[in-house]
Amino acid sequence: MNYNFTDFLQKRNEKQISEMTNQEIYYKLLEYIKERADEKTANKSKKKIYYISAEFLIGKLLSNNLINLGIYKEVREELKAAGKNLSHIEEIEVEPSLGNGGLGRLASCFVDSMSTLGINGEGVGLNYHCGLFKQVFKNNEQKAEPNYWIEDQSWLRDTNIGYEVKFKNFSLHSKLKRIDILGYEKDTKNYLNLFDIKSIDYNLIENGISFDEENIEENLTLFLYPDDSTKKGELLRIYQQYFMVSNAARLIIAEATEKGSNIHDLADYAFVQINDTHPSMVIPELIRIMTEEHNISFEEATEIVTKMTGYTNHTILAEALEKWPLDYLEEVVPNIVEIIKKLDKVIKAKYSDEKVQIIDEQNRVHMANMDIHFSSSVNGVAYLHTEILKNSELKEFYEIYPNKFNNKTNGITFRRWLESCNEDLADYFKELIGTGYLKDAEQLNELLKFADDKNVYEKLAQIKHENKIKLKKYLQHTQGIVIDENSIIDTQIKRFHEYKRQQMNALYVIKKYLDIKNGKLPERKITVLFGGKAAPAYIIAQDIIHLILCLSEIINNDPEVNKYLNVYLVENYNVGLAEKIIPATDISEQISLASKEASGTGNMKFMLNGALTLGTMDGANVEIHDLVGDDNIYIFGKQSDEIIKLYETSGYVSKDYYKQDGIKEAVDFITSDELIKVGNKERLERLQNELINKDWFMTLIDFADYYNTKERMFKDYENKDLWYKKVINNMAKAGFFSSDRTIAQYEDEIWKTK
Ligand code: RUG
Repeated sequence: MNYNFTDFLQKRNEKQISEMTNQEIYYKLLEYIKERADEKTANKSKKKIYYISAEFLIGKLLSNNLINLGIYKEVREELKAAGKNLSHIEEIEVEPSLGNGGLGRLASCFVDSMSTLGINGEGVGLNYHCGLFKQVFKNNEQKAEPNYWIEDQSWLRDTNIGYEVKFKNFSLHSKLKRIDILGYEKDTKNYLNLFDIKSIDYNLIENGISFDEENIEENLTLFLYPDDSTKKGELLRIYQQYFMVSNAARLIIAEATEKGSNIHDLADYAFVQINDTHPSMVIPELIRIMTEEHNISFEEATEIVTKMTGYTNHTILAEALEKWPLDYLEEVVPNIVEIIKKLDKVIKAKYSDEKVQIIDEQNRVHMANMDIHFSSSVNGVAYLHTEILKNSELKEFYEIYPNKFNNKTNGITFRRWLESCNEDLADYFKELIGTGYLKDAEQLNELLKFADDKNVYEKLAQIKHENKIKLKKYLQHTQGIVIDENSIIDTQIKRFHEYKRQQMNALYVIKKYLDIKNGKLPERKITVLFGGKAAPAYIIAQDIIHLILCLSEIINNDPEVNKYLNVYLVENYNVGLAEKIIPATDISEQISLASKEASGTGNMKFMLNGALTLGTMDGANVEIHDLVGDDNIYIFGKQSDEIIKLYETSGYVSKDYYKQDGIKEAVDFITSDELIKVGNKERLERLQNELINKDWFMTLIDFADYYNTKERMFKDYENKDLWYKKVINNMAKAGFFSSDRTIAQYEDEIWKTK
């Protein structure tokens, strides 16, 4: 039934919109949307997909839900007529940060696409009460504070579903909360299933984000999996992971049996996509339940589970591939250990190669290895990444199971990353090529017709300029940052990690600062924007943040320099900020060391929103390059095969590069008097020393090429026709990176629910 927001309020005898506060309107909109969502039916198919993930970085849901319901503009008009502004109401919503970055955001784009494509597939994860920490800056350093998001009224819905989860020393009862996932203009919907424990004790939080880590019965879902640099932190992660998968396994079996499964045929009813290794214990847990409670033999249970699971790898970084000490698992979930040992025995009997073992000689359980042996599909998240998995990182496995390996290049939902975050651009696309691209993103290709149209360049430049003004207003209001809308905006927003090389961008900033000081002035003012959080236990990443904040202080306050260069690190970067920064950006920094970024998804969001990529041949940049061609992307740096060889031969010596012109000057500046005056000497010295004597992610090897390519980009920017022709080429080719395409491939090649 199509009734508008005003009808909804009238029906309930609520106040008029004009009499309500923005806060009241927000909560009423929430109820209205939930009621509209109640009219939708569930997607049905015999087989259902369970996308299990420790992270779902859903972001705010108000605008997205309005867009997916097809009523965004209608509601905005109703509010406007009553003197209210929807964008002010959007600000009331608290953003749930139930993830760290790309992996969690991907999971959220995927649930959106599953619903949009009408696939019977749902997310399963945990209902953390505090998401990823809130980042605040004090004394040019990052401090972490708890990030609450659950309010009395929220998108969460209670259910009466819950299970008992048995750990070694106690049992916990779960309760399932759900969030509606509305597809774009669909009569059906799916859920995001978030399991929680029954009682959470907020008083366990002590100082900042430190908390009593021992009271698992009351802290299990208190925080998004925290610091794992200590044993207690690791144990808590194991508790969380087992709680998540044990609940997921119960839900899967309950839903399948309700539809008529006799468990022997469970694989016809369910498929589990294991998102990274965090949910890997679902394999032994399903086997355990089948053998202990359904009288199925270990061999048969293993066969069924292998058939109904697929594993997605998101990284080749060794530290992110979880290896749990067997005795930690014994301490938490001894029942699972028995199954893991049995699986390990099967593998040891077949293969002697140490690299493919589940339990290694130090008694650590390699979760990814278990996934690969006992699932039916193993996929990487971009072409290059999958090739590296096959030919290098997981070579020994690829030799055993060539048919299991496949690639699924990541994607983003255009509902959030275009329609919602850049409405003016989306409207202009509709004016140029119609609305077909909304359901078939590849139709953006039609924009190529306008690649030589100067009127289109003008309009795109105007939209970008307006987006810069909107960002300026927002940052001024929320963070006291005043950016110049006439400057070129050069952005690097992502988690802080050495492999992502924010330090290289910081060295560029230093060099530019020194250039300006020496009278070499840029043609146009440059605004360098950074955004991102560093893991609290990752010291060097914190040092990089510190360097950038110190540079900002010096540069933005120097009247000789700040006319030409500004540098800002926005505080508490999150999905909401990304939605504002991306549409205003000209240069998209995708500068990871080749081979290290599995895919990246920010790169896709930027190209769609009219920024040009400055990047290495890494992750999905490779595919962006293949699609747009050399002329429309700025590629620099060493190729992945060279880098992989350098690691194999220990052939990189940073000092050799340090001595070269330009680099030394910039690296030395890190401990200059100017910086030490505003900074922490120990941090700056440690970072400098790291760059000169270690530089594990080879910042200096690519620096000269990076500097020159960026200079070329600034020069090209001054030629509007040249620049916007490239921009159109990027937008036109962005269709490939729709998560609808990615999900359609998962469905066609792995899940096969239809
Ligand atoms: O670092 C990767 C990104 O390259 C990728 O785009 C994203 C989604 O596939 O996943 C990121 N990632 C990898 N996040 N966590 C991990 C390892 O746990």
